Amino acid sequence: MKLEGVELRRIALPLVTPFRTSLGTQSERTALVLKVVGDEGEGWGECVAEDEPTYSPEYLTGAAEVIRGFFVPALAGLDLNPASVGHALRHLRGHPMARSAVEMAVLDCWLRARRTSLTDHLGGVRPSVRVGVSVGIMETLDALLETVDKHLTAGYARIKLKIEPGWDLEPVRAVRETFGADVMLTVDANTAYSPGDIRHLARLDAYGLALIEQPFEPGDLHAHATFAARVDTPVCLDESITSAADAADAIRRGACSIINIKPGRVGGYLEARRIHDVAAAHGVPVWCGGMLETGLGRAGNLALAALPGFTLPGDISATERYYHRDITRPFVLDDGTMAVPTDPGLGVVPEEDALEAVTTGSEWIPAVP
Ligand code: SMG
Ligand code: MG
Repeated sequence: MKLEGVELRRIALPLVTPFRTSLGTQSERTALVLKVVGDEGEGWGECVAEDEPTYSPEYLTGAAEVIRGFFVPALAGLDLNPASVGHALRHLRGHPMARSAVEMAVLDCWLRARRTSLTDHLGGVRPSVRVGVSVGIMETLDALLETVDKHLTAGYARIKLKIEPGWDLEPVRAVRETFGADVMLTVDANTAYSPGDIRHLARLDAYGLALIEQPFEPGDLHAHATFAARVDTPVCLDESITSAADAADAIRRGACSIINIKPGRVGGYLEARRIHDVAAAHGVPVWCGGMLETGLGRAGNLALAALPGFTLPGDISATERYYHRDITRPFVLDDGTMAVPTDPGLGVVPEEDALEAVTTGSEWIPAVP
């Protein structure tokens, strides 16, 4: 497949409710939506970088710049397929979220032309996957309990609580005491703690959590390993893992016993699968993380989460938890699970009027080296 060019859009989707984490509060999701146009048809991708470089060093304007200035030119004139796209971008360092968006759109286009679904291409083995929901930091415990109640009533298979210093033991205790021992409960600190907090965080062992996600700085595997040796609760890494090599290293050093895999964070669905394979070889369970994706990323993440090693429920919630109207058809929860799309490629496309309504800027990038 030969690339003709890429339509790059910036979108802004209002969130149903603001989402607060230790990194800040979001009330809308801005993202880049890419449409690649090639001689075999079209394909869609999404860049999950945020406006500011808080979750990771990437940010939306920078991602657009690197796609326009380096990634699209590097693909011009090549015969593109799933193997060659990664190879063609190999000499360009970093920018995994921008890279992932480009790879996703090329994969979607290539798979559509071959009438193959992304999940079949990746090796998915399940028609539907169990999913959870990520609950932000709230003003009050009452507001938290009300939100958790709503999600459990909806049928989510797991509740993840965002934590930060000052909002950790109490909310976890309140949720555990209110909803009982059977609820699968996890916490995610988004790097808000330092090694000096290890004693404090170890008190979370009292609440039967399924995992504690990314308490410390991304580069501090030593702190995670020290903590993991100290607590009974499994330690899960998110921000620290940006490649299969990182995953192997973190596992070897005892820094985690579970991995959150996000295609955007690791440079695409193909590297995500490699992390899955490395983890599986070490007997480490993985689950699919979320970046408040649009329906495009949600479809891709469901395809990925159907792989055999994804044994824990992912942060892939129903559309209504995020958006009043998404750019694709809505995804719905069915008894704690969501169906994996089976149509070719991602299995969904943006609805033109919905995409138009949330577009805040658009450009055409011709594929010239
Ligand atoms: O997509 O449901 C979702 C969001 C899940 O909590 C979520 N994501 O660190 O895992 C994480 C966060 C990152 C996004 S908020 C900065
Ligand atoms: Mg996380």
